[in-house]
Amino acid sequence: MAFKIIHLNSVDSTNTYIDNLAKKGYPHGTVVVADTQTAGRGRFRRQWFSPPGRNIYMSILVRPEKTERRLSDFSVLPMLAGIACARAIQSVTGLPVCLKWPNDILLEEKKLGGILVESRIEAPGTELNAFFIIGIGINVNMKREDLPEDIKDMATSLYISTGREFSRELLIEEILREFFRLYEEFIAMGKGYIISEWQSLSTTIGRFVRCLLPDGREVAGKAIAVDEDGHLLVQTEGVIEVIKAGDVFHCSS
Ligand code: BT5
Repeated sequence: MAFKIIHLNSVDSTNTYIDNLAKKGYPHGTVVVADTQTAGRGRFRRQWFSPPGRNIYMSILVRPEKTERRLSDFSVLPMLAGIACARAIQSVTGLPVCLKWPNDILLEEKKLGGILVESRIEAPGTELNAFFIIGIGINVNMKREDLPEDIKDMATSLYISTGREFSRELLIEEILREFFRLYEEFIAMGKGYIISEWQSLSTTIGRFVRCLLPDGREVAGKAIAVDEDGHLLVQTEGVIEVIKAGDVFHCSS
Protein backbone atom coordinates (compact mmCIF):
# COMPACT_ATOMS: atom_id res chain seq x y z
CA MET A 1 0.00 0.00 0.00
CA ALA A 2 1.37 3.40 -1.00
CA PHE A 3 1.18 6.12 1.61
CA LYS A 4 2.35 9.69 1.39
CA ILE A 5 3.87 11.39 4.44
CA ILE A 6 3.64 15.13 4.99
CA HIS A 7 6.21 16.29 7.55
CA LEU A 8 5.55 19.42 9.64
CA ASN A 9 7.70 21.13 12.23
CA SER A 10 4.90 22.37 14.42
CA VAL A 11 1.14 22.10 14.21
CA ASP A 12 -1.80 22.55 16.59
CA SER A 13 -2.86 18.90 16.21
CA THR A 14 -2.00 16.46 13.42
CA ASN A 15 -5.63 15.24 13.62
CA THR A 16 -7.00 18.75 12.98
CA TYR A 17 -4.50 19.34 10.18
CA ILE A 18 -5.34 16.13 8.35
CA ASP A 19 -9.07 16.76 8.84
CA ASN A 20 -8.66 19.94 6.79
CA LEU A 21 -6.68 18.07 4.13
CA ALA A 22 -9.39 15.39 3.99
CA LYS A 23 -12.06 18.06 3.46
CA LYS A 24 -9.99 19.34 0.54
CA GLY A 25 -10.08 15.85 -1.00
CA TYR A 26 -6.72 14.39 -0.01
CA PRO A 27 -6.68 10.62 -0.64
CA HIS A 28 -6.68 7.51 1.49
CA GLY A 29 -3.16 6.86 2.74
CA THR A 30 -2.27 10.51 3.43
CA VAL A 31 -0.16 10.71 6.60
CA VAL A 32 0.80 13.78 8.62
CA VAL A 33 3.78 13.64 10.99
CA ALA A 34 4.73 16.59 13.21
CA ASP A 35 7.78 17.25 15.33
CA THR A 36 5.63 18.97 17.97
CA GLN A 37 1.98 19.85 18.63
CA THR A 38 0.75 22.99 20.35
CA ALA A 39 -2.74 21.61 20.97
CA GLY A 40 -2.35 17.84 20.78
CA ARG A 41 -5.44 16.19 22.15
CA GLY A 42 -6.70 12.93 23.58
CA ARG A 43 -10.26 11.67 24.00
CA PHE A 44 -12.86 13.95 25.56
CA ARG A 45 -10.68 16.90 24.45
CA ARG A 46 -7.99 16.15 27.00
CA GLN A 47 -4.52 17.50 26.41
CA TRP A 48 -1.82 15.33 24.80
CA PHE A 49 1.63 16.41 25.99
CA SER A 50 3.67 16.89 22.79
CA PRO A 51 7.18 18.29 23.38
CA PRO A 52 9.39 18.86 20.28
CA GLY A 53 12.03 16.59 18.85
CA ARG A 54 11.44 13.48 20.92
CA ASN A 55 8.19 11.65 20.27
CA ILE A 56 5.88 10.53 17.48
CA TYR A 57 2.77 12.55 16.65
CA MET A 58 1.08 11.35 13.51
CA SER A 59 -2.29 11.01 11.82
CA ILE A 60 -3.38 8.67 9.05
CA LEU A 61 -6.28 9.37 6.70
CA VAL A 62 -8.50 6.36 5.99
CA ARG A 63 -11.09 6.76 3.26
CA PRO A 64 -13.03 3.57 2.67
CA GLU A 65 -14.36 2.76 -0.78
CA LYS A 66 -18.15 2.86 -0.82
CA THR A 67 -18.67 -0.86 -1.11
CA GLU A 68 -15.76 -2.15 0.92
CA ARG A 69 -17.34 -2.90 4.30
CA ARG A 70 -20.27 -1.88 6.45
CA LEU A 71 -19.59 1.40 8.18
CA SER A 72 -20.13 -0.16 11.61
CA ASP A 73 -17.18 -2.51 10.96
CA PHE A 74 -14.85 0.48 11.11
CA SER A 75 -15.40 0.67 14.88
CA VAL A 76 -12.36 -1.63 15.12
CA LEU A 77 -9.99 1.02 13.71
CA PRO A 78 -8.64 2.05 17.15
CA MET A 79 -7.83 -1.62 17.81
CA LEU A 80 -6.31 -2.07 14.39
CA ALA A 81 -4.07 0.94 15.00
CA GLY A 82 -3.14 -0.37 18.46
CA ILE A 83 -2.08 -3.73 17.03
CA ALA A 84 0.00 -2.01 14.33
CA CYS A 85 1.78 0.13 16.94
CA ALA A 86 2.41 -2.78 19.32
CA ARG A 87 3.81 -4.98 16.56
CA ALA A 88 5.97 -2.19 15.14
CA ILE A 89 7.40 -1.22 18.53
CA GLN A 90 8.06 -4.87 19.38
CA SER A 91 9.86 -5.48 16.11
CA VAL A 92 12.02 -2.33 16.29
CA THR A 93 12.83 -2.45 20.02
CA GLY A 94 12.17 -6.02 21.17
CA LEU A 95 10.18 -4.61 24.11
CA PRO A 96 7.03 -6.36 25.35
CA VAL A 97 4.48 -3.59 24.75
CA CYS A 98 0.82 -4.40 25.22
CA LEU A 99 -2.58 -2.83 24.78
CA LYS A 100 -5.13 -1.54 27.25
CA TRP A 101 -8.78 -0.95 26.44
CA PRO A 102 -9.76 1.17 24.67
CA ASN A 103 -6.81 3.01 23.18
CA ASP A 104 -3.63 2.82 25.26
CA ILE A 105 -0.25 1.38 24.40
CA LEU A 106 1.45 0.24 27.59
CA LEU A 107 4.99 -0.59 28.56
CA GLU A 108 5.59 -1.93 32.06
CA GLU A 109 1.99 -0.97 32.94
CA LYS A 110 2.65 2.70 32.07
CA LYS A 111 1.25 4.71 29.20
CA LEU A 112 3.69 4.72 26.29
CA GLY A 113 1.20 5.96 23.74
CA GLY A 114 -2.39 6.62 22.86
CA ILE A 115 -4.67 6.49 19.86
CA LEU A 116 -7.42 8.92 18.95
CA VAL A 117 -9.69 7.92 16.08
CA GLU A 118 -12.12 10.53 14.79
CA SER A 119 -14.76 9.83 12.18
CA ARG A 120 -16.51 12.11 9.72
CA ILE A 121 -19.55 10.52 8.20
CA GLU A 122 -21.99 11.99 5.74
CA ALA A 123 -24.63 9.73 4.31
CA PRO A 124 -26.91 11.69 2.00
CA GLY A 125 -29.41 9.08 0.73
CA THR A 126 -27.55 5.91 -0.02
CA GLU A 127 -24.38 7.69 -1.09
CA LEU A 128 -21.84 7.07 1.60
CA ASN A 129 -19.05 9.50 2.16
CA ALA A 130 -16.97 8.80 5.21
CA PHE A 131 -13.43 9.22 6.35
CA PHE A 132 -11.55 8.34 9.50
CA ILE A 133 -8.57 10.01 11.11
CA ILE A 134 -6.24 7.75 13.04
CA GLY A 135 -4.19 9.84 15.46
CA ILE A 136 -1.20 8.17 17.09
CA GLY A 137 1.04 9.56 19.83
CA ILE A 138 4.01 7.52 21.06
CA ASN A 139 6.62 8.59 23.59
CA VAL A 140 9.98 7.66 22.12
CA ASN A 141 13.03 9.61 23.36
CA MET A 142 11.36 11.80 25.98
CA LYS A 143 13.17 11.88 29.35
CA ARG A 144 11.48 11.49 32.72
CA GLU A 145 12.35 15.07 33.66
CA ASP A 146 10.51 16.28 30.51
CA LEU A 147 7.21 14.93 31.86
CA PRO A 148 4.76 17.29 33.53
CA GLU A 149 4.00 16.48 37.17
CA ASP A 150 0.44 15.26 36.55
CA ILE A 151 1.53 12.39 34.30
CA LYS A 152 5.00 11.65 35.73
CA ASP A 153 3.91 8.47 37.47
CA MET A 154 1.59 7.05 34.83
CA ALA A 155 3.49 7.79 31.59
CA THR A 156 6.67 6.35 30.14
CA SER A 157 8.75 6.49 26.96
CA LEU A 158 11.00 3.99 25.22
CA TYR A 159 13.95 6.00 26.55
CA ILE A 160 12.66 6.12 30.14
CA SER A 161 12.21 2.35 30.15
CA THR A 162 15.47 1.36 28.46
CA GLY A 163 17.92 4.29 28.66
CA ARG A 164 18.31 3.97 24.88
CA GLU A 165 17.29 6.31 22.07
CA PHE A 166 15.35 4.94 19.11
CA SER A 167 14.83 6.23 15.58
CA ARG A 168 11.43 7.84 15.21
CA GLU A 169 11.66 7.51 11.40
CA LEU A 170 12.15 3.76 11.62
CA LEU A 171 9.28 3.36 14.05
CA ILE A 172 6.96 5.48 11.88
CA GLU A 173 7.86 3.46 8.79
CA GLU A 174 7.20 0.19 10.60
CA ILE A 175 3.90 1.40 12.12
CA LEU A 176 2.65 2.48 8.69
CA ARG A 177 3.70 -0.79 7.09
CA GLU A 178 1.88 -2.80 9.77
CA PHE A 179 -1.14 -0.49 9.73
CA PHE A 180 -1.79 -0.74 6.00
CA ARG A 181 -1.08 -4.48 5.92
CA LEU A 182 -3.66 -5.02 8.69
CA TYR A 183 -6.08 -2.63 7.00
CA GLU A 184 -5.98 -4.65 3.80
CA GLU A 185 -6.58 -7.84 5.79
CA PHE A 186 -9.51 -6.19 7.54
CA ILE A 187 -11.06 -5.06 4.24
CA ALA A 188 -10.61 -8.55 2.78
CA MET A 189 -11.64 -10.64 5.79
CA GLY A 190 -13.59 -8.47 8.21
CA LYS A 191 -13.10 -7.47 11.79
CA GLY A 192 -13.01 -10.87 13.56
CA TYR A 193 -9.27 -11.26 13.13
CA ILE A 194 -8.61 -7.73 14.43
CA ILE A 195 -10.64 -8.37 17.57
CA SER A 196 -8.97 -11.67 18.37
CA GLU A 197 -5.51 -10.29 17.65
CA TRP A 198 -6.22 -7.26 19.85
CA GLN A 199 -7.34 -9.55 22.69
CA SER A 200 -4.13 -11.52 22.49
CA LEU A 201 -2.04 -8.34 22.76
CA SER A 202 -4.19 -6.86 25.50
CA THR A 203 -3.52 -6.95 29.22
CA THR A 204 -7.07 -5.82 29.99
CA ILE A 205 -8.79 -9.13 29.30
CA GLY A 206 -8.82 -11.39 32.35
CA ARG A 207 -8.07 -8.51 34.75
CA PHE A 208 -10.21 -6.96 37.43
CA VAL A 209 -10.96 -3.46 36.24
CA ARG A 210 -12.64 -0.28 37.37
CA CYS A 211 -14.35 1.62 34.56
CA LEU A 212 -15.26 5.28 34.76
CA LEU A 213 -18.01 5.97 32.24
CA PRO A 214 -18.56 9.32 30.50
CA ASP A 215 -21.83 9.80 32.47
CA GLY A 216 -19.88 9.56 35.76
CA ARG A 217 -21.05 6.00 36.54
CA GLU A 218 -18.46 3.52 37.81
CA VAL A 219 -18.42 -0.18 36.94
CA ALA A 220 -16.10 -2.70 38.60
CA GLY A 221 -15.63 -6.33 37.67
CA LYS A 222 -13.62 -8.73 35.58
CA ALA A 223 -12.94 -7.82 31.94
CA ILE A 224 -13.86 -10.97 30.08
CA ALA A 225 -13.70 -10.05 26.38
CA VAL A 226 -14.35 -7.44 23.74
CA ASP A 227 -17.45 -7.94 21.62
CA GLU A 228 -17.65 -7.70 17.83
CA ASP A 229 -18.01 -3.91 17.99
CA GLY A 230 -14.92 -3.54 20.15
CA HIS A 231 -16.91 -2.85 23.34
CA LEU A 232 -15.49 -4.16 26.60
CA LEU A 233 -17.51 -6.84 28.41
CA VAL A 234 -17.17 -6.64 32.17
CA GLN A 235 -18.55 -9.35 34.43
CA THR A 236 -19.94 -7.72 37.55
CA GLU A 237 -21.97 -9.41 40.25
CA GLY A 238 -24.88 -10.86 38.33
CA VAL A 239 -24.61 -9.05 34.99
CA ILE A 240 -22.27 -8.53 32.10
CA GLU A 241 -21.89 -4.81 31.47
CA VAL A 242 -21.11 -3.63 27.94
CA ILE A 243 -18.68 -0.71 28.20
CA LYS A 244 -18.76 1.46 25.08
CA ALA A 245 -16.57 4.36 26.19
CA GLY A 246 -14.71 5.60 29.24
CA ASP A 247 -11.52 5.03 31.18
CA VAL A 248 -10.41 1.69 32.49
CA PHE A 249 -8.10 1.12 35.43
CA HIS A 250 -6.46 -2.27 35.86
CA CYS A 251 -6.83 -3.44 39.47
CA SER A 252 -4.94 -6.73 39.64
CA SER A 253 -3.46 -9.41 37.39
C1 BT5 B 1 -5.26 9.27 24.18
O1 BT5 B 1 -6.27 9.95 24.81
O2 BT5 B 1 -4.52 8.48 24.72
C2 BT5 B 1 -5.09 9.61 22.71
C3 BT5 B 1 -3.85 10.38 22.42
C4 BT5 B 1 -3.67 10.64 20.96
C5 BT5 B 1 -2.57 11.60 20.68
C6 BT5 B 1 -2.27 11.71 19.22
S1 BT5 B 1 -0.82 12.62 18.88
C7 BT5 B 1 -1.20 12.69 17.20
C8 BT5 B 1 -2.70 12.92 17.10
N1 BT5 B 1 -3.01 14.33 17.13
C9 BT5 B 1 -3.68 14.68 18.24
O3 BT5 B 1 -4.06 15.83 18.53
N2 BT5 B 1 -3.90 13.59 19.00
C10 BT5 B 1 -3.36 12.40 18.38
P1 BT5 B 1 -6.76 9.67 26.30
O4 BT5 B 1 -7.01 8.20 26.49
O5 BT5 B 1 -7.90 10.58 26.52
O6 BT5 B 1 -5.53 10.03 27.21
C11 BT5 B 1 -5.23 11.38 27.50
C12 BT5 B 1 -4.55 11.40 28.86
O7 BT5 B 1 -3.24 10.80 28.77
C13 BT5 B 1 -4.30 12.81 29.38
O8 BT5 B 1 -5.42 13.29 30.09
C14 BT5 B 1 -3.07 12.60 30.30
O9 BT5 B 1 -3.48 12.08 31.57
C15 BT5 B 1 -2.31 11.49 29.59
N3 BT5 B 1 -1.25 12.03 28.72
C16 BT5 B 1 -1.17 13.22 28.08
N4 BT5 B 1 -0.07 13.31 27.33
C17 BT5 B 1 0.59 12.13 27.48
C18 BT5 B 1 1.79 11.60 26.95
N5 BT5 B 1 2.58 12.27 26.08
N6 BT5 B 1 2.14 10.34 27.33
C19 BT5 B 1 1.39 9.61 28.19
N7 BT5 B 1 0.23 10.07 28.71
C20 BT5 B 1 -0.16 11.32 28.38
